[in-house]
Amino acid sequence: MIARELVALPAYAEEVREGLASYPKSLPCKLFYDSDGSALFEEITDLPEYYLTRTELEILRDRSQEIAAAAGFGTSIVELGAGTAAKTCTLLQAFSRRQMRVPYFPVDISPTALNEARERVEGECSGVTVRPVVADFSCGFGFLRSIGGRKVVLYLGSSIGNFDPGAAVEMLATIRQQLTDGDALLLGTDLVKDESILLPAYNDAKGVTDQFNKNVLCRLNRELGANFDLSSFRHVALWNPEKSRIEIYLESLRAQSVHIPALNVGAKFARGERIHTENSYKYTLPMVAEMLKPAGFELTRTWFDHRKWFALHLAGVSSARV
Ligand code: AVJ
Repeated sequence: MIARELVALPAYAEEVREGLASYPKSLPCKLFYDSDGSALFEEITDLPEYYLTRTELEILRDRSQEIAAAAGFGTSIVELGAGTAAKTCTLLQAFSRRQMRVPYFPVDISPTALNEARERVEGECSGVTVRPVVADFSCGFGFLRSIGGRKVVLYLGSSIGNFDPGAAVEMLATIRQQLTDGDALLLGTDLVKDESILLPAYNDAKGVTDQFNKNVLCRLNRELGANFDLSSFRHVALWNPEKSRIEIYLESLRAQSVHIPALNVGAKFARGERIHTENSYKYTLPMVAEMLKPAGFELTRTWFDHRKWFALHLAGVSSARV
């Protein structure tokens, strides 16, 4: 037998194997964010149907002074998943009006994004010192411990919405463990609203979300040598009112088999069979409170945009130890 060449498998390979072997099939949503996918997501945030980013920005623009005042004095700002920090400047400016020096720690997995964040913030916000932190959240939040003094941790964009309720509490509790009295969390959540607004945000007319979703298959083709035929899958977005979430799938348009050489597996698809690629939870205020409380946070205040489509929640660490 001829030895096959040895290629190091990407870290996500096992999850792909498991996801495609399960029923219903699924793939982890973190696979969206290679460099092509991150660019597509940026494009999504500009789409007319994708109200989330624009709406959160409206709250940050209109309420930054109030948020900074409520967060208190002498704090560092730590932003989880900061990316290029496009949304954060107004908030940082509000903090820098209230305190002489604002240390800002943008945290992201992408060093390139962090460089852009640093340039942007140093250019636009005087009084803010940028200290980028390259970190992968799946390795925990230990880096928070090494940031001294009071901190406000930002987790914006309703990224929390990718987690199932139990996993969201667990993740927030892990953050909470690294914080002490006086620290706070500023959490962005998309809110439950009519399906006629929710669905187009995940099924845009231009088809960018379709491309974003299918990029996962491109990636498996490129990185694992798979042979997914992109034209025989379609992007599907559904609203699940019982679970209060948008569900995103790739649906096979015909019966087909796909081979993934790097994993040495095949995957069979019936016509109409779906791969579940993402959940995006939409919240009510009680849902937010129920998520924060068991994680060891106490909701202090919530700000909305003028249509109440999105919310920013300030939460302090609760004194009851968890
Ligand atoms: C980055 C998780 C907030 O759920 O709205 C956008 C990702 N998926 N369009 C979201 C996403 C499809 C986005 N989050």
